[in-house]
Amino acid sequence: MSIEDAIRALPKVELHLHIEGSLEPELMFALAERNQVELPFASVEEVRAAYDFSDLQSFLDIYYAGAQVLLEEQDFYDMTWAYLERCRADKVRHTEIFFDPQTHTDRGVPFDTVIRGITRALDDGREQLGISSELILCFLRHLSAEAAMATLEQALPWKERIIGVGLDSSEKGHPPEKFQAVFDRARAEGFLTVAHAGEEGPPEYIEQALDLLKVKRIDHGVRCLEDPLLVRRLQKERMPLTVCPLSNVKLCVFDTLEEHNLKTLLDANLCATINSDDPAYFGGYIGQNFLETAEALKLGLDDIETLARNAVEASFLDDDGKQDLM
Ligand code: ES4
Ligand code: ZN
Repeated sequence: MSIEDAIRALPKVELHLHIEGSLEPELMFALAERNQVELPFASVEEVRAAYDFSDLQSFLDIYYAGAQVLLEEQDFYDMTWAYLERCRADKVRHTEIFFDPQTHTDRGVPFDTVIRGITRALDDGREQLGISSELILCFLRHLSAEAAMATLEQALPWKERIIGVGLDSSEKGHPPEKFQAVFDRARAEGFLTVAHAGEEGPPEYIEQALDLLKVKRIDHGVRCLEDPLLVRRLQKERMPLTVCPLSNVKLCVFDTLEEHNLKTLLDANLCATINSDDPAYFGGYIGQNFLETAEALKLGLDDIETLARNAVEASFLDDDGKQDLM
């Protein structure tokens, strides 16, 4: 069997996916029309042409602009359902999805509208497509710790539907320590924790996420290789890294996919996984990330199997759920 066929046949687990980053330009335009929202683009082609990023911030500016078309519960449903159909095509069996409530509540969209739409689609995905899922609430780190705490309070009635909290948006200048009290409270309420760290930010941010936020996974984490002691620690703790290769190239973390350090991470026995991040913006869903990365880094079947096993291990499934996917 060719490596491409093996990747296509592989049952997959996705652990790093921003649901707002799955909003394709076609659906963005349809929702803009449905909701009478003015977009700063004239056509789907113009939107795609604007997806030429120089760094994380240049992407985030466009990503938050695109999210403005999301107003009603049905909009969040339609976006989530479209992602789940992509999951079916890519043989994703389990997915742990980030959502950014502050991107919506700051525009006057109620928290309940957001989470009702998303969870209704996830329930339908479980029943109709056999895809299991969890939700992770991400705080926007460019906003204040107080705003994050207020968002956590809004999430408490939905505790049964949210497995954990995370940290995303502009990394540089917004270290994990800024959110230590929020994450303390979140863990006390029973949420698991993750954080974006070491994407654009330094290895110290990864250490802070571990020591201060007590995270179960590091999202991205690719800059860990700059600190050999940190690498030893990540190895010893089997700390998962949710790596997003196409995202890293689109946001110029690496100049080319051939220069990506995923193979080095795997060869160092780190618990690295492949994920899509914001697939509508970065040129592909998880299957595409696997295919292009395998080709660029000359991954073997053993690497593909390791990546699949790592993702099951790193997931928040219980032991029975993990056993079913092994
Ligand atoms: C994100 Cl790639 C990335 N990094 C940080 N925050 C994000 N939010 C959505 N995508
Ligand atoms: Zn991300």
